[in-house]
Amino acid sequence: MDHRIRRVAAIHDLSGFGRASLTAIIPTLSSMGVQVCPLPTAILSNHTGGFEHYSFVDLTDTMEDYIDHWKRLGLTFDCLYSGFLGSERQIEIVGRFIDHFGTADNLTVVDPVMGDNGRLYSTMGPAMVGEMRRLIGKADMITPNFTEAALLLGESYRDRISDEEIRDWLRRLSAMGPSTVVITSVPGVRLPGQETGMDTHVIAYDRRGDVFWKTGCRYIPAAYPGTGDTFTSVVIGGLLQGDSLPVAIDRGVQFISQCIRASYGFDYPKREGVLLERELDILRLPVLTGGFEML
Ligand code: PXL
Repeated sequence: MDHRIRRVAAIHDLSGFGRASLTAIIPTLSSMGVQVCPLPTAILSNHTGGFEHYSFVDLTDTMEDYIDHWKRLGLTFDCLYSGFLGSERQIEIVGRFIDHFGTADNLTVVDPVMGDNGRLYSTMGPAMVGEMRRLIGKADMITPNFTEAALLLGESYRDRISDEEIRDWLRRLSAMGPSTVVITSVPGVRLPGQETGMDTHVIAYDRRGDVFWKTGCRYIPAAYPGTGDTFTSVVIGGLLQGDSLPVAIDRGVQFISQCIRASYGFDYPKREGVLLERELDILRLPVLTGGFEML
């Protein structure tokens, strides 16, 4: 009998408060039956989305020794998954990590965490954008949000985009390396008089089949930090269970929508993130899809 549990190397920061990065990724993937091995990039008292103050310890200098021990242990991973990086210098280290631990069979996912809502996060400088462009060249799949996709492409941020333009963005991002590109928080086209009730979409491109997938959810006027990390974790958990790409992104969108709906009715600061702990059990249910279409 095979005792093997799927294993992910998770290269992200540990933020002590606010349900982002590792504190969202570990419970999400664990609930989907996946082992998470964290390679921390930085330690923060709390994430930077919506909090003015935070302590920040950059772990760049510890990472290489940490990785050397993993090499000595002969560890292998079904997925390499990087996200928030603490310094530009870490890109070189993460690149070498992917060169060593990446294989033809495992999945390398780079979530180019840099900003949201048209702005860079406060720990990120413009140099990070250039470095991140290099790192995505090593990925099989990337999951930028709409802001990060624009930054990677050198496009200006906008609050609407046509189907034709977003297809062009996806193709251009894929030409930078990854065969699969998933862009989240893509604004839907606003119809006159529909300033609210607008849909937001996740749009994916699979270069091998030259196919685009679109799945959406109803717009809720609330942004909770950390939902991008949870979304990508659900997609990875789905793919490692054998989901197709559209089923995996649909699973991610449904889960995030459910988390937001379960949280929105409560009056607490959005910066604390969605009430993930209330919803994790859903991840063990068989997936019921139906929300995706070809674009
Ligand atoms: O969820 C992305 C993220 C990760 N890590 C840190 C952050 C953020 C978003 O604000 O601040 C430290």
